[in-house]
Amino acid sequence: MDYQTLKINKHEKWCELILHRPDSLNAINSVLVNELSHFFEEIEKDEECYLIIITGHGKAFAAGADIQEMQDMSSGQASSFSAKIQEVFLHIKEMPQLVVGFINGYALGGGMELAMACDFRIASSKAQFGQPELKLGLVPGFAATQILPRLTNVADALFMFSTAEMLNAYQALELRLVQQVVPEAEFQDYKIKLVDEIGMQGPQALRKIKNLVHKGMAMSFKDGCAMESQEFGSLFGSRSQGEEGMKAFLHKRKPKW
Ligand code: CO8
Repeated sequence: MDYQTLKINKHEKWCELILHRPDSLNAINSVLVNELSHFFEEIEKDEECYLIIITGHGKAFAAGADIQEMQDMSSGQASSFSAKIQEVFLHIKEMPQLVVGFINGYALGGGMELAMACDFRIASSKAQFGQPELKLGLVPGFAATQILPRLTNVADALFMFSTAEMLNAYQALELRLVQQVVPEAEFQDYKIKLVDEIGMQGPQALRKIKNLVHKGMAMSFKDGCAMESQEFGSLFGSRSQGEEGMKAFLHKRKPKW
């Protein structure tokens, strides 16, 4: 498929997806959502790919939903658009690959919601975060009311929504909205470092860890622990990746996954 709003840099075992609508700071419109959905459906079939990085073109990650497109929606259309995007964004948690948001600039409204849908986030020192929907007389529609209080806490989420204030990257780090802030000049190098670091881990274990954590969050503690024991055991046995990883350690060599 020829994407109009996404640029895809496909590498052998990882992939970078760049949101690319230069005229609107990568605002999220229906074309972009359909393309994202198509991209996710295709890439999740790729058994070699262990990591997907999502970032934005230019000075924005994404400046929110496309206000131009949204203004003509009826109430019913707005609700279905919201539901469709929630489905696409929330699908990220079910994908076998780790999905990391590299937040290069503005991540506002729906843009911040896409960032929050990723498994974790790395921010450039230039990144800015905000949920300015209330300024437009709206509430968030791409799951921020549910994700933000879970990532931070209820009071911080309500403060962010009701003031519509933008946070810089370091303030976002303080709230644990992002896991690292990297000086802008080192942002690209950090990406490669992270790709290499994650690429050294056991590939089967990497796929399992994402599933264990996300699935476990929706289970009782006890059931989550039982699932962990099950998956732990599945990596043992002759010719398993666990066996290879442990042997490699004991023989002081690199594992051959
Ligand atoms: N939608 C459409 N166009 C946009 C958007 C957007 N969200 N953001 C920026 N643009 C356009 C601008 O209109 C401008 O276009 P033009 O050059 O044709 O005038 C171009 O991008 C560049 O923007 P600016 O000139 O404004 O750039 P600045 O550097 O001066 O400002 C800002 C950057 C601060 C990011 C500013 O553009 C801004 O405030 N943008 C809007 C941010 C916003 O309010 N986002 C939230 C949108 S609502 C939302 O996301 C709710 C999601 C739930 C939807 C539910 C489903 C129906």
